[in-house]
Amino acid sequence: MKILTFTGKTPSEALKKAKMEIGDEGMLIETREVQKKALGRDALYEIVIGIEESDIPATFSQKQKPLSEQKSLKKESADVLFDISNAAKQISEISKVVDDPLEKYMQPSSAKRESFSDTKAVVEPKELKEIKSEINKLADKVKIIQNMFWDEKSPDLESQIPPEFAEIYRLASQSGMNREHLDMLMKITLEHMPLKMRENSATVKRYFQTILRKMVPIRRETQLSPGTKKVMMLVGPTGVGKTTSIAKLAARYSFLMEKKYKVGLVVLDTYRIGAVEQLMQYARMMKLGIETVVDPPEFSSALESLRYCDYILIDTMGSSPYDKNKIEKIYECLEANNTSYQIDVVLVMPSSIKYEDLKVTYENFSSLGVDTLMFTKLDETRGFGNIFSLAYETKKPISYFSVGQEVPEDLVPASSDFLVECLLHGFNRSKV
Ligand SMILES: Nc1nc2c(ncn2[C@@H]2O[C@H](COP(=O)(O)OP(=O)(O)O)[C@@H](O)[C@H]2O)c(=O)[nH]1
Ligand SMILES: [Mg+2]
Repeated sequence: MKILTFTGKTPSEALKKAKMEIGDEGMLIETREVQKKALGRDALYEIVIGIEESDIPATFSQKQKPLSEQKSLKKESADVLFDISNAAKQISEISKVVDDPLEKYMQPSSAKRESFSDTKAVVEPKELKEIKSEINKLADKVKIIQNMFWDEKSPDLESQIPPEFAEIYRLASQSGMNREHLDMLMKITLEHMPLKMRENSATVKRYFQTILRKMVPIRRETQLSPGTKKVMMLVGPTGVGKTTSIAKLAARYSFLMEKKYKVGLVVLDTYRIGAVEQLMQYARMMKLGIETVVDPPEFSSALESLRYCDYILIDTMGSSPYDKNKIEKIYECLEANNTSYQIDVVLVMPSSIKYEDLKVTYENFSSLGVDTLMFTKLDETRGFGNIFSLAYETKKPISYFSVGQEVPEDLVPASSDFLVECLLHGFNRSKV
């Protein structure tokens, strides 16, 4: 195979030249910007074409420098836009090249070495080395191109995404992240990422992870300062894991942290459905004080009777996301609070539902004045982009993740590292 280069003010001008000179048989290997556009100076692009010698038209007489003198095909700039459609057409050809029989010349067995010298090969070993490195790069490119087929449609941004970004783009778009958020993130990454870091997909990924981490709001768990209290109320749809999470938090604050705190529980059974037994059992097991509130006016006295506690955790019952009346009852309790305690409202939602549904749930509960978000059932979820998107959109920090049914261990204080890891690589229990 011959490696030929063509230049032009734009990649397509260079490609046109190549087509005029050698027709359609060549295979586009690389597009690179060799000179940036500046005042009074055009940009200069160089494309590298691979072509079988037999396919080169007789009329073609480009003076090619010997391969050894050609610049290596290192990616020097990722400003270069990769021609996806062209590249796509050439996948099969690229794969053929990857299986190129040249490979046998690289580590010749003794028999092969004979035939190598017998044929009086015109290709020098140094050139072979370069060709092999090109072939490896092509193999890498096949991977990159494969990553690009995440979506049949090709919105504007996608056609501008350099190949090194393809892997993270695919991972993030498969995570269930809101499309606008993804495009915004990619734009920020593309605009701000130092050129030096764009050399390969690993550094691009690291940079993207950093941006993601910075953008997700997190409420870090802190030790209570002496003399202060924390009152947390968990609200959210039925069955999302509020009661289980209250039990985990109660155990965490009373036994698992460096400092052991006094914890009290309140359960709002304003719907008189009597489903308080579950929490009562946990309270008995952990020997915690527990108060039940049926009517909103009882709320303050329940809090007062637990004033010896450092943490007061309030469980709420029922309240399906569409049941405004039940949310209204919780609201009445919060309104009826005439203690000096500020109540942190934690909206608990399952990570297994899609972003749009999380948003509807959030909107339904937002009248309660949500302070932080808690996501449950991470162990039953594949994508985590929905979590990212909700926190990003609402600007409400995430406080905890619930990663299983086990009390108390399946609870993780929120951290951006953990969420970004889940988002890009899935949930992994060993990393909890
Ligand atoms: N797999 C999994 N199940 C959970 C998780 N959190 C809670 N559950 C289960 O979800 C069900 C409902 O939990 P519960 O705390 O009663 O929900 P509530 O109605 O919001 O109080 C129970 O079977 C829990 O064991 C979690 O993080 N992962
Ligand atoms: Mg419950």
